[in-house]
Amino acid sequence: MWKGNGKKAEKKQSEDKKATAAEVMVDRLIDWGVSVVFGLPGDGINGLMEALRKRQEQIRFIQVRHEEAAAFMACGYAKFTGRLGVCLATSGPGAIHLLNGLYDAKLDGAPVLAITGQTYHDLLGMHYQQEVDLLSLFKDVAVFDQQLMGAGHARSLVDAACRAALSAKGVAHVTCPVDLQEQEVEEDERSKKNVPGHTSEAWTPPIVVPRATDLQRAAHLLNAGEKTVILAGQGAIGAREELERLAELMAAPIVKPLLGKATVPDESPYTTGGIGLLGTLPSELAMEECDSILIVGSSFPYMEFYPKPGAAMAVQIDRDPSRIGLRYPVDVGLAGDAKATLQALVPLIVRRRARGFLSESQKRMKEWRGLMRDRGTRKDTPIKPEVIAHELNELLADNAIISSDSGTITSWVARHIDIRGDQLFSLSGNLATMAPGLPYAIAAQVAYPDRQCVAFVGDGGFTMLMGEFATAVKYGLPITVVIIKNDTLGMIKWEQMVFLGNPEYGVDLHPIDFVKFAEAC
Ligand SMILES: Cc1cc2nc3c(=O)[nH]c(=O)nc-3n(C[C@H](O)[C@H](O)[C@H](O)COP(=O)(O)OP(=O)(O)OC[C@H]3O[C@@H](n4cnc5c(N)ncnc54)[C@H](O)[C@@H]3O)c2cc1C
Ligand SMILES: Cc1ncc(C[n+]2csc(CCOP(=O)(O)OP(=O)(O)O)c2C)c(N)n1
Ligand SMILES: [Mg+2]
Repeated sequence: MWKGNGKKAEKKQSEDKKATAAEVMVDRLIDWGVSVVFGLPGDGINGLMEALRKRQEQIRFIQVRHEEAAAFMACGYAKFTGRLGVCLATSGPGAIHLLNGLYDAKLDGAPVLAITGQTYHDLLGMHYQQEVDLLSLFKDVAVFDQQLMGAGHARSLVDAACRAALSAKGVAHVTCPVDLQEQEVEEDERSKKNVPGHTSEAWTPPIVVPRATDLQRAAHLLNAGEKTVILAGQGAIGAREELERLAELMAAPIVKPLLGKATVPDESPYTTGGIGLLGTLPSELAMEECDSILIVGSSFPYMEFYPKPGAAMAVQIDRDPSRIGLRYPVDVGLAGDAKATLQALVPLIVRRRARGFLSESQKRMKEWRGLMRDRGTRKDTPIKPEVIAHELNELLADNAIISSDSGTITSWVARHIDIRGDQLFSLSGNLATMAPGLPYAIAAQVAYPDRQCVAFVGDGGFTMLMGEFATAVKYGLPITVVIIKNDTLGMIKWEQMVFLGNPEYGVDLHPIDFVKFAEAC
């Protein structure tokens, strides 16, 4: 359960009528366990900045160079810690800059709270400077989208926003008129219905387990299969033991969509690694040849890589029932938490006698690893990006946190970085945006000062938010950034030439000396 210290804050607020709305909000964030806010100041959030300044011993403010990075950092922080990520931006332009990072959080299911400034409450609609209708703008990205109406609203609003983001694993947005941020509690006339202290910071994540009858139907179906594949995505992270136990019982290879790269380590004898264009041949063949599939915590998008519709019996575990049956015509849907559902399913599975499907996959994996090793140790000049990824893989600590971007680099990270130990990995999976690699690494290092945090990025993605390199230096964050410099938007160049058969156009990048840049920071 989320650990807060609500009692203390309640006392403080009821005693301190002089507290401003901004102070009440920041105190409440602290109650929710928020220890870091990523953002950039502006005149629309001066009240909030002052409240953060006064509480800097309890809550850290990390100043970014571009608000998009603050949103990516909040998203990366949430992905790597499982906690709420928080970002802050000023009214108008600052808030607009957040959006791409917030869509990343929405699409990859990361809980993020975005706090923005707004113009003076009594000038709204008056064409005043920096007024943008932020409630409308954030409507699509946010599961919770509200405006502060006064100091008496501040505490319950933060409670509701944090709860919404954590429960829906999405974005909550609160916009705060600049003058109201400085309004003191005693200055605000509460409505009679708004009983002081009526909400709390208690939040308990649900652990949902499907009905016993559904579990039995699923087990019956899986027990009837001979060649089962387990497709284990990011929703199954944390269920490593259960997945391997099931894989052993069913002699089933575990195939990992990219966001689920860390579900089981690549050294596990049960996994055939990734799937899709960036995946492995053994995974692709296993998906083609299987007679049954168990999808756990995955919405892996590329339907052409699933078994042909009707070719395999299918069971899908997802905590969100609206995701079940989205990509493959499943026979039994198990709406529930991956780990708890697997724990309930395992005792119903009979150990399979036929082991050939798994052993064949293991044989193929041995060959695949040999091929990857050959590609990763080529001696060509200029050096191939696979070689750099291969070398990086050797240097990573067993608890490293690795982030990446969208581009050809995604292929190298997908294929040549092998997950081992407690390593974590992420990138913008479903929005597939360029540029989060560096901000994710910064957020990871802020969250885990003692772990090795590495961004593996392209020159295009890196230059989009390269100012954040200075953020890492400013805060003394010892991140490692590996840039594959090919002076081009490589993936698009490849698509133009290989997919479409056209000459390349608009993809060259003006070269930058990144070593000099780093030194200059
Ligand atoms: C350039 C580029 C190329 C890419 N190429 C590939 C590729 O070749 N192969 C590939 O796999 N990906 C690729 N991707 C990523 C791809 O777009 C998807 O983001 C990724 O495959 C999704 O992984 P997922 O299914 O694990 O995660 P998601 O799509 O986020 O699905 C997770 C699912 O788990 C559920 N869930 C979450 N928590 C729980 C829980 N506790 N219990 C139960 N269910 C839960 C969610 O409701 C959701 O349905 C690429 C991305 C980029 C940027
Ligand atoms: C914000 C954003 N703009 C454009 C794209 C389309 N896009 C995907 S990959 C890519 C090229 C990435 O270039 P770079 O970072 O240099 O990596 P490379 O492909 O060269 O390895 C582009 C432009 C995108 N995914 N996101
Ligand atoms: Mg490039």
